[in-house]
Amino acid sequence: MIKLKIVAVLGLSILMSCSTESVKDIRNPIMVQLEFVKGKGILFGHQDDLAYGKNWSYVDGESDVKRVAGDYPAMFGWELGGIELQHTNNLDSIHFQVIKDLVIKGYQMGGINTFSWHPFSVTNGENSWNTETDVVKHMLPNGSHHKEFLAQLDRLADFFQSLKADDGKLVPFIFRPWHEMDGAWFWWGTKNCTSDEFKELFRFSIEYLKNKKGLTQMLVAYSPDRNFTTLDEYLTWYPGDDVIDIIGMDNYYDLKVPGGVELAIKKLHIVIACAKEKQKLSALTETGLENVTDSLWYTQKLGKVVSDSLISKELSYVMVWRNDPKVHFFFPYENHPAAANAKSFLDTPEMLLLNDFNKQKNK
Ligand code: BMA
Repeated sequence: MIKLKIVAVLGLSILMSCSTESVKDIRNPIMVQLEFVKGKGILFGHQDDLAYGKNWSYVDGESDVKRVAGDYPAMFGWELGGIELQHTNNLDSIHFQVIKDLVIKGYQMGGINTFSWHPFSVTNGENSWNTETDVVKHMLPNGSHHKEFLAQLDRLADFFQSLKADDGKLVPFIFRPWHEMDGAWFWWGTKNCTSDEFKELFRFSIEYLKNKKGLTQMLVAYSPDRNFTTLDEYLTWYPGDDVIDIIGMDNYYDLKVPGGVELAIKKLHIVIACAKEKQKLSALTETGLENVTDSLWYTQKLGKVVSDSLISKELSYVMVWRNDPKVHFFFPYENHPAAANAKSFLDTPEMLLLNDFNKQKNK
């Protein structure tokens, strides 16, 4: 009897350890980390952070966030527009080899990498902001330029598969294609395709990258802009639970206009409710105030949004846009009038920079 019990307990524990192992094996490490850290703080991210800042470019170890707040962001955003044409540099002139090196570096420091992609049109070579002609329907299976689109995805996949850490492991990442589709400024926006065409484009892209190209290290974010007031509206372009992991929103406008903070909070509540219902994670995937023209923006606008009781408990990350010396910046540089305020915002317990994130992960 005792023997039987021992065998049963042993069997059960082997079974349990096997099943936890296999569950662990198929789970993306980013998902595991974000779930673990949820409620303990919101990760702060910055586009192109390690590549250049307002007064420097390509200096190893530099970061405008670090210069102002004393630590790197926990999340690093990158842009891949141009990879589909085998360009040497992305559309913001960063060499793809630099992006690759810095993605790996960011990952090895413990951060999370996320990619946007503003590809050039397969039909006429115009950039993503050219809405003069319809592109999406021509990219879909049976469309006139589907083959060309497959070639674009192949090149994108090659780049993703080249992201390997020193230990040879593929770098996990979040891919956030076809964002702000609820606006009319991209050729995948409301002016240039139907929501059904959009969903097909999104689904096709992800299924191809995952099933044909084997990108199992990828998570995918859905991020409309702020043009919705209900859950139904928010889901108009939602391509399906099987292709989406992160439920997000981009929002610059509401955090700029008077009274907009409340609207931004309401919309994030919709995003969070949606994520909860679908058992996914939520994020403010892009925000910022161009050239930080309000020196209190970080505590009075973004700070008010993230300190909302539901948002601080549920939201996984917030990312601000890039600091391009020639175009615009969204995080203050050293000695900028908003620098002290941005630091106070990042010093609050709800915001996690890289060290905070690494500490939380290891708790
Ligand atoms: C926009 C601007 C552009 C840039 C694009 C892609 O918001 O920053 O200058 O080319 O993002 O990164």
